[in-house]
Amino acid sequence: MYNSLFKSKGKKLAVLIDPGKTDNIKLKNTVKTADKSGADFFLVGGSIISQNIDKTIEIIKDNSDLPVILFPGSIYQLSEKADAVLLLSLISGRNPDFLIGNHVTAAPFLKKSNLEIISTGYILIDGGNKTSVEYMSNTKPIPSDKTDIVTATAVAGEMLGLSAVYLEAGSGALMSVSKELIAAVKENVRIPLIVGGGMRNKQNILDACDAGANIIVIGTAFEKEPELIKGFSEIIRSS
Ligand code: 1GP
Repeated sequence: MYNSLFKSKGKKLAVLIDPGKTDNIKLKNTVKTADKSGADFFLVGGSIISQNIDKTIEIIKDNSDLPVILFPGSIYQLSEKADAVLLLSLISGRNPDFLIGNHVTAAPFLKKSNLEIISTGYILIDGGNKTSVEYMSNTKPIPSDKTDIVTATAVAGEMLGLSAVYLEAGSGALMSVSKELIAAVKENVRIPLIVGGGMRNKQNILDACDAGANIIVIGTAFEKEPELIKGFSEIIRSS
């Protein structure tokens, strides 16, 4: 069902909730705003844990009917209260734990759960600053001018049977993934293309949509100003 949501026509806006960067009051407000402003679903996850992930999902579910999809920074961020999980394999890196090791650890739990699995090739691209993903995963991002390597990585992910590709500049990136890079990947893969990291203005969204992104993920900008969701979702819907 959620795999088909990703494949369905029309671009989507995902609001990223990092439980480590919000409190219950702010969270409730962001969720309510997202719900009435045209967001399509929530992604929940982050680098560190400061609150039980179940509690965060409960608050989201109490305030919205939109799907909740896990975006786990580690195996400690799995919860049966969500609807689905992006099973991320960090294919830009060469750290076996993030390529397959954590997946093996989590597989029995995931199999027993009702979570729908969305296998995702996670590609970290240099966004001009050192991000939490880079530090926590102990992997290097692909330089942003290496279009051929980014594209080959995405193609390899598709050939391995992954269901989606996520081009990630990292939360709070100085530069979001460029239009040129998104377009190059789009030209070479058919699976849904998720793009996130450092998107903070309408031009970023327009560029990503024009270049072929299917799903836009925004966290930081909405943490600061949830009111931006409406305008951004209108751009996504009309592109
Ligand atoms: C991070 O792509 C997401 O994993 C969102 O990034 O927080 O910069 O919007 P921002």
